[in-house]
Amino acid sequence: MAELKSISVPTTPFDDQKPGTSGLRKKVKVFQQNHYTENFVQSIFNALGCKVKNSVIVVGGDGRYYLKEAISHIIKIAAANQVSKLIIGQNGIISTPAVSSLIRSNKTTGGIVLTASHNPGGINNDFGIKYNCENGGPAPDNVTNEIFELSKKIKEFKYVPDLKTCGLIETIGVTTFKVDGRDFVVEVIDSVENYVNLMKDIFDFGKIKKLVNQPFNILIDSMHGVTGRYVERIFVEELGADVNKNVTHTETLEDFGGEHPDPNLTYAKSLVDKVKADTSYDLGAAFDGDGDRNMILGKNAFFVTPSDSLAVIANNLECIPYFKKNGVKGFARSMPTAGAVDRVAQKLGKEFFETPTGWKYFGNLMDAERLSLCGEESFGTGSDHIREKDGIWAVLAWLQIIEHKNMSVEEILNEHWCQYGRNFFTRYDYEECEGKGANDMMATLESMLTSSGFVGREFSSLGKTYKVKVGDNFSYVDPIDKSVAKNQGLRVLFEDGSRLVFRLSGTGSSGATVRLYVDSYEQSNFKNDAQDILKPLVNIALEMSQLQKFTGRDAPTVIT
Ligand code: VG1
Ligand code: CO
Repeated sequence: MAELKSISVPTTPFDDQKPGTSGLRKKVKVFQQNHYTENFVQSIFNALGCKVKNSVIVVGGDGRYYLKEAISHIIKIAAANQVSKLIIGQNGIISTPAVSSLIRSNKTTGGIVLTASHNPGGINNDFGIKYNCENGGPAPDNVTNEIFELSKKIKEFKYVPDLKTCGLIETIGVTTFKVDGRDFVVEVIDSVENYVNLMKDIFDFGKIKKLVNQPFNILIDSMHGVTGRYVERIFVEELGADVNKNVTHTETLEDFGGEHPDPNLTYAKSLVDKVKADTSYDLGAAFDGDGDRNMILGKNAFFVTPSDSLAVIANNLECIPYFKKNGVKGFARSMPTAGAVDRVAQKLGKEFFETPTGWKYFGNLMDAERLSLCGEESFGTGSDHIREKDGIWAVLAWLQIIEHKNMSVEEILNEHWCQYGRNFFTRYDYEECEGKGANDMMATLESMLTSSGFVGREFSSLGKTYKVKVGDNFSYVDPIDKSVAKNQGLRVLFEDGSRLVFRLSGTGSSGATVRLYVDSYEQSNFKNDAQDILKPLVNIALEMSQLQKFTGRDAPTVIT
């Protein structure tokens, strides 16, 4: 075996490599700049310090454009940094939840996830790089801050230029290289096997299979993202679904077919239309590009909000074998998520946590065995089986619950609302605004919210009046390591329990995206349309923030 030598390549820093809510996300063309990807990957290894030597790292991504080039750089940089082994999905493909699972079951040092998640792909769109720690979860703020600091000072990266990566990750198998006198191993694995086994451990596949063949008619939409191969293996091969009728868009495409691989009513419209048009469908579901998000629809495209989905699953965990075996610890949701799960936690006597936006904030609570189930309004649901949200897991959880209760999706929701009341929720996104306007809006709003006299003020619209109880900028103290996350969103809490939340997105790749979250609760009046119920609060939010004046936008780009 030819002996390979590492070299040190001089480089100059970029000043924009700050990871956001979940990793570094930029346009592909930004990552393609000379040394841009290399600098960031080396900065990850630099931040790991002495843990890199002899480390084992999982590498995988959602199949988007630039994945293979990025992996080629990662292999050459890892080899030069004395990593002992990389575990890479075949063709570089592994869903985000499956990376988390692989890190945990192989007890690796960590993982590098190559995805911009729900952002569009292709040469003119987005790419992303994220580091996950040994617990399988996205690196916490202290680690990503360190990566950013190091990226601003980087002077060189290590590289093995002669290591041939061409064709290396296309076939399953193990290749060993000699680099600087040490062994460096690249193990290429089946992208789905570990994950399928995990799901079989968690759920009763026998019962779900019976349901799917009843026939309970499902339509699972992979939106041309990474989940295609997982869906075919799990829903078609294992659970007996019909490949022509029950699954769609399962071919992973570099540009996701030119669409946003984002499972919501706007971007998964083709699923909504199909489930509406064909009333034989009992459940529709879609996933995002990297497979960690999910959307659940019932018959006639009856929409389940992610906040309700979380609450329903929380209320029915006993029919899922994993929870029967391991017990149910606490529940959590991100701050902007509507509070439906809070009431379930209260009734069941479970501990409950409200965390900032981003899955990384759930990890410590799970590691400390205080959290079993959590979710975000942004179509994320998951449990402590891994440390990422998990789209396929959420659909399997729903199918297990439907089989157990022998009720339709809509019946389950109606029963839930009868018991707990209903949270109405909507999110308005104003994507790619000009940065200055968005920042000025947030600054002006924050000074208003925190000024004396704001509490107690009344706001009215369409005949409804709301009185302010609290106005603040959300900050969070991690109950486990006491780390503090500040500036996590401006909140206005009204006396009747309704809420407005304003945040700037941390996942966009250009400009600023303003998110407005509106949430209110009705004890009994739950048959109404969410957008009607929330209209007065939306008006108040727009007026209070002077959003149109600051951003120049008179309508959101997406409503969820
Ligand atoms: C968004 C969502 C957040 C989610 C994050 C990553 O972040 O609001 O809830 O955790 O995306 O999801 P932001 O900062 O843009 O609001 V995924 O599926 O992109 O990794
Ligand atoms: Co995602």
